[in-house]
This record gives sequence, C-alpha cells and structure tokens, in this order.
Amino acid sequence: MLFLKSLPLLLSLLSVLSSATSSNVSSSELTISHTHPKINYLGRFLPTPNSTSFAWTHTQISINATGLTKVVAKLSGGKKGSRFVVIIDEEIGEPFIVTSDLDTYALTPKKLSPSIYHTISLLKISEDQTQHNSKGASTFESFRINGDADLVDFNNRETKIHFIGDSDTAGWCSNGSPTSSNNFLKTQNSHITWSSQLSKQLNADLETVTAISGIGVMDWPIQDYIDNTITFDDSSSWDWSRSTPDAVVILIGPNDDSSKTVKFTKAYNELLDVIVERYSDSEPKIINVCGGSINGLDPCSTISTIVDSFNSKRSDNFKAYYTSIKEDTWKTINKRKNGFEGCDEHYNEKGHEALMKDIVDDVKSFMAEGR
Ligand SMILES: *[C@@H]1O[C@H](CO)[C@@H](O)[C@H](O)[C@H]1NC(C)=O
Ligand SMILES: *[C@@H]1O[C@H](CO)[C@@H](O)[C@H](O)[C@H]1NC(C)=O
Ligand SMILES: CC(=O)N[C@H]1CO[C@H](CO)[C@@H](O)[C@@H]1O
Repeated sequence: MLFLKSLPLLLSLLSVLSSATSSNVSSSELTISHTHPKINYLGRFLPTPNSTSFAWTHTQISINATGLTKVVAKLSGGKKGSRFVVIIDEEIGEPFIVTSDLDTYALTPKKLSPSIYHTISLLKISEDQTQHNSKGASTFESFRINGDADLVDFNNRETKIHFIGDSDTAGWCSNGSPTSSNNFLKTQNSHITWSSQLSKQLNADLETVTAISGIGVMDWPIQDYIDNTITFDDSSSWDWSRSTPDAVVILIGPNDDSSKTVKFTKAYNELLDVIVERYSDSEPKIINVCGGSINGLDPCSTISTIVDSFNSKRSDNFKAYYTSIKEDTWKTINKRKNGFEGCDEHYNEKGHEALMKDIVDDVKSFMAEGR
C-alpha cells in the first residue's frame, strides 16, 4: 500500500529530474575565447595569452550571430573598475559597472529571436582612472554563448574616425547633474558625447578614441600617451598601421593656458606633427573643433590661425580644417540653469547634442571634399 502510493510520486520526481537534465543538455553552451576570429574589436586592444587588455574609453567588442539566445562575458574592469554598456541591434542598454575582479556578466537581458541575426556590442564608456601603467586596464577573457548559435562576421562601418580630446570627448560627467557627485563609475559616458553623436550622423565608426579628462597639448600633453595601446602604459606601443581613419577629429586646448600663444601654438603643432607622421600612409583629414565646456572658447582663435599656417606650408596631401560652435550656442549651454550641464560644469547629452549640431554640416562637407 505504502509502496504503491509512493511509486507515482517517485516516477513524477524522476520525470521532473530527467526533463530538467535533458533541457540543459539540448541548450549546451560554448565558450569562445578572446582570440576567436569572429570577435570584432574596435579601438586599441592588447592580446595576451589568457585575455585581451584595453584601457581607452569607447573601445568596443562585438559579435554577430543567428540562433543567439544567450551571451555571457567574462571580464574585469581594472583596479578602480570600469563602466560599460551593451548595445543589442543598435539599441543601447543601461550602463553597468565591471569591477576589478574577473567575473561574468550576462549581456542578454531580453529574449532574442533565434531566427534572425543579432549584433551584440560591449562598449567601454569610462576611461582609465587608475592612471598607472596597465593597472587600470580592463581585460576580456571570453564569451559564453548558447551552443546552437551560429557566429558570422561583424562588419565595421566604411567611414572611420579617430577622435582626440579631453573630458568633453571622454564624456566626463555627461550622465551626471549639476548637483550630483562626479563619481566616474556613475556619471562618465562616452556614448552620449558630441563625438559619438557626430559619428552617428556621419554613419561612421569611432575607430579610435584617445581622450583623457584634463589633458591638453602643452601643460599635460596628449602627445605623451597617443602612442600607447594601454593609455598609461608606455611599454604598450600601438601599431598605427592597423588603423586607417578617414579623418582625425580633434577637440583639445581648453585645459592649457592658451594665452601663452607662442608656447601653445608650438605644442599644438607638435600634436599635428605626430598625426602627420603616424598616419603618413592613410593621410586622413585633420578636423579641428572648438567648443569645449567651461572655458572652451579660449583657444579658438589661436587654433584657427594654427590651421591656416599648417595648410600654407604643406608639401604633402594633408589638409587641416577648422570649425567651431556658435558663440550664442556656447553661452546658452554653459549656463547651469539652462539644462545642458551634467556634473562639474561639463555637458550632458543635450549639451553635447547642441555642440554636435553646430559643427555637423561643416564636418560633413570637410569629409566629402575631394572624394
Ligand atoms: C593563464 O591560464 C593558465 C591556464 O588556465 C593559468 O595556469 C595561468 O596562470 C594563467 N596566466 C595568467 C597570467 O593569468
Ligand atoms: C550581421 O550578419 C548579417 C548576415 O551576414 C549581415 O547582414 C549584417 O550586416 C551583419 N551585421 C553587422 C553589424 O556586421
Ligand atoms: C545545472 C543547471 O543549469 N540546471 C538548470 C537546468 O535547466 C533547468 C530548467 O531550464 C534550470 O531550472 C536548472 O537550473
């Protein structure tokens, strides 16, 4: 009696167990290491045997596949952590923090239809705040995906831009408010900057973003870091032949004392010389932008003069261009009460958009010139 009574229970228990096991077997998982040829890297990455390191903001890791239902990334965020977003089929997710420990992060919060191609991009939206060798670098080890997914190529856009800049390009405080703290893990977001918004308008990739908050060309020069694969690691020199941008777009200078015109001009020319030397094969257009936050108009007239003199003494095919935010726009977006500021008097998304709108037509025509 007792036996007969418990048999159905035992049988149903067994069937629950076996269905759970079989469903797990049918959805087996695959680990694809950081060296897998279908993983697309945009920006500067340094592969090591076990993982790939990266430190510059706006570096991006992507895949493209059908049958994809699950993607888990194994990564670490460097000593002080990093901020990331996931972009699924061009739709941007909520920013999240990757800590210093190597850990796993689920990148597919919503259900993906397995019958169509999906692109998943992991985008680093904060910069290296540790600023000591490679200690602040993030590392990426692998993706774990469902085993029946079929990976295909992720193709980059045809037009590629290298942005050089300071906090305004790195997105310092862009997600903050005038009353919020400036904790970079909560407020830095390079995806909503003028540079990122401009690239979207041009249907271009941000192939390289070498931006550091607080940097300039003279007092703390970007020239000291621009050759590094890992921002603050001088031993990680970048192989420039791996990038062939159509344009180098620069917004730099407000962090220098540009009233020392001669010294500033010399330092800005040093940066231009580095670009000419490193990109001597691809000869990208060199587009100089004025319109930074706080004191952003200070270096404008000097930079405009530098551009003219750069072009007047060329024997190669390089050409520099200059464009600026309108003075009225700049005044409007740099007043706290007007709603264009994040924390530390830096632009929020709306402020960045206003800057982008003032320069986008000029940049489009510069890029179209001679093509
Ligand atoms: C790399 O991985 C191997 C095998 O898992 C491990 O033994 C080794 O310690 C790792 N090296 C580093 C630098 O993490
Ligand atoms: C993903 O792959 C599909 C099929 O090859 C292709 O049509 C699509 O353009 C790819 N997406 C990207 C961003 O490369
Ligand atoms: C070990 C494991 O992953 N078990 C899972 C098997 O599948 C069932 C149902 O899908 C899950 O509930 C278990 O956690």
